[in-house]
Amino acid sequence: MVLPHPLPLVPAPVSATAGEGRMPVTAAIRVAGDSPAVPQLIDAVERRTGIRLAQAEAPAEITLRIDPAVAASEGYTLSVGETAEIVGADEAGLFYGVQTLLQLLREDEDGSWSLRQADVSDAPRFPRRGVMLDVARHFFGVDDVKRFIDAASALKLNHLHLHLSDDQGWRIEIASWPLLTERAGATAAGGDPGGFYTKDDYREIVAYAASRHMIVIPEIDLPGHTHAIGVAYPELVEAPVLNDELIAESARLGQPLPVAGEPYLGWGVGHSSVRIHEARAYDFVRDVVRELAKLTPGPYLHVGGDESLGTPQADFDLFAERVTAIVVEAGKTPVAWHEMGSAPGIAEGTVGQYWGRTTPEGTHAEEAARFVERGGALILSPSNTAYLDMKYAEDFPLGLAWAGVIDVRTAYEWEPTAVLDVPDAAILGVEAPLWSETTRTLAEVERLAFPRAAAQAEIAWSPRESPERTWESFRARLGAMAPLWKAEGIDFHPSAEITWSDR
Ligand code: TNX
Repeated sequence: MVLPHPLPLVPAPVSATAGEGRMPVTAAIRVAGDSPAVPQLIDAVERRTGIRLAQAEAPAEITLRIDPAVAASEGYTLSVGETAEIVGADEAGLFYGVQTLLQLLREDEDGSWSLRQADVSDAPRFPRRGVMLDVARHFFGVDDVKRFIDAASALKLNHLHLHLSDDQGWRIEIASWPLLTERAGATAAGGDPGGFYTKDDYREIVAYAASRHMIVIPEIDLPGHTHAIGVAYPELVEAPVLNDELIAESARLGQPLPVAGEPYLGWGVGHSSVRIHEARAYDFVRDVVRELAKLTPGPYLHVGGDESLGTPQADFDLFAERVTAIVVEAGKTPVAWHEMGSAPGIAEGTVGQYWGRTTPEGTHAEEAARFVERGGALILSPSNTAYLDMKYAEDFPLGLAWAGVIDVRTAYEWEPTAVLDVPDAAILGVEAPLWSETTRTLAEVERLAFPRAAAQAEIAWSPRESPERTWESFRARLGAMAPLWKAEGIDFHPSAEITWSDR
């Protein structure tokens, strides 16, 4: 059998050498180690092969242990010879070493299983490697989100941004404003059923994500994208402001225009705003932020800020300053879409999320730079390369195309430090957003997200200078992901750009 060369690892590790042989994987193999990664490895091997390895005391054929000296945070070393050992710098590193080991596991032609012999030493390039799931346009329940976490964390992605509110629905229980979920949770884009997370649901997601070393970043989108708030509490929002593009797009898609106080089921943007000069709006924001902060062990709360097209600039800037200050008061670091960088007094340390193009247009670069001036940093989500909801090709049945069509190669070929004129150290990393206007099921989400999320994972994890950081290498290694994704039931898009392996 011709083995794929180089080692079939995605994202590419810092360094790896392949051995000649293979380590057979049978039910006689034992796994030792004092870490949740041990049962995670055993379960994943069973899902893939049907073989259940035994958990045992050392010495065993596969050993997992922690030693902070082996690599930087989240890093690990892995060696597979006659036996295998994974040494994590910390629990996250151990978990990532397990993901790498699983990528070395292959079915041989006679149906037996083995690990490719290899030595790997690895650690991430960027601390922030994220995906976003829009649960507002369409709602995805706890089990769907857990599956998404599994698939994302296996690519060494470590942040999950949940877009919890938008014009079409409100998705998180807030005890002090109960009508949000009662009245604004039931609907979704296109008239599909909505849904929301109770606090216990949300805690379950956060805990599950943590067990896969992902930090959840909750987003409440403000001051725009807030029509649904007005379905619950009309006094908090302005009447819809219609723009020409919204009117034209709605006509083209046959979607009704937003009507104050009624659920909005179209996809048009830029028509809603909370009442920026009403004291009660800030009582609302404070309560929501306080309750969300309590549910959030992670350091970040995202407060939106995109596409407030009907909001006068001065009002928007005032709101941006106030809302980011409220998040700081609640003990969290604010995150905002780059537009909030228009506000001179945005809270110090606010993290900006840049969603302009890889060649910035208009005021986007200036707005992004403001976060850095204010002592914050940036997450890169360029819409023309990192957006998971853009179509792969014009005729792809799912997704949108406003930022372009993004085939796998386009998703792969961009560099986070080359987009904006800011110091490299100001780039925290990468996030790939999936907006859900067109995706009604998790399978549809997966078709848009995979394989392109793997491209973003490699950009965020792998060293820029690695010889494997080329499209040809990535393409070959990505093809080897097919059997893993199939075993996990991930409905990836089998793009014709890639030669997918059977085993
Ligand atoms: C723009 S990107 C939006 C979202 C849409 C998305 C669709 C951004 C911050 N806002 O409201 O869902 O385009 O691709």
